[in-house]
Amino acid sequence: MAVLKHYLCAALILIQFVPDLLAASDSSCPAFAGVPGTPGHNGSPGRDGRDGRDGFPGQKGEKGDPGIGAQGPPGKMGPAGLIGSKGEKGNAGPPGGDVQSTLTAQQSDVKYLTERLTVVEKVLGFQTFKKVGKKYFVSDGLVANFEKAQSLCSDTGAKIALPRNEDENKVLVSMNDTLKSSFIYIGATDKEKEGLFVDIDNQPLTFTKWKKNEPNDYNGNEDCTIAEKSGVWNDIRCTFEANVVCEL
Ligand code: MFB
Ligand code: CA
Ligand code: CA
Repeated sequence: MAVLKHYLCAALILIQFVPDLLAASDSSCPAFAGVPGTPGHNGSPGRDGRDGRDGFPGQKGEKGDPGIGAQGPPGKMGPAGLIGSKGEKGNAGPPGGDVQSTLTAQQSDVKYLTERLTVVEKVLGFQTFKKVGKKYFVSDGLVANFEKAQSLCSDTGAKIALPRNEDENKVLVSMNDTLKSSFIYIGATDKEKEGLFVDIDNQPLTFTKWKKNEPNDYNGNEDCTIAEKSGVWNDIRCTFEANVVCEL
């Protein structure tokens, strides 16, 4: 029944087109509509359409990953931190007085040792020496008058020998055994004031060992002093030539 209905509908459709079909065909034979052909292939794509008007903005995209920028300059110094909590109590320091006195003592020790080292270095610059207490008697075996003897000693940073006690005197005169002369000049003169013998710093003598009846300023011309092998002293003219011995 349905098929029949289909064909009836189709026929009604065809009938409405018949006048057009007749007008369109020039032949006299009525042409009967053929069976519709198979659909044609799609045509070639049409020309691109014109761009449309801007569309409505799209939805906002997701936030991108953070960028990696070049390291920026260091920031400004931050505010000062809070004051830390109080530290543990330190150990007790050494008693102040002891530390200072120890330091002072050590400093003077260093000074003393430095001075002694300087002396020893000078002593080693002479041909011969003898030590008595802290004093060194040194000599290069020269013989000269008093003025020359005094300058030979001062030029080497020493002084002309002058015994200040019995021990020093004994050691000094023992050097006469190995030196050319039998007499050694010592640093005692009364040039400034006759009869007042002083050392080369013009200080009065604290130790003397004058030979009997000496000093006698023999011929009114004896203002220098020599020590003999026996250890006794005699005033002598300053042009006399005797062993040069210095002390450090
Ligand atoms: C004197 C002495 C003087 C001279 C002289 C040759 O003693 O005092 O210094 O040595 O002798 C007598
Ligand atoms: Ca004199
Ligand atoms: Ca004399």
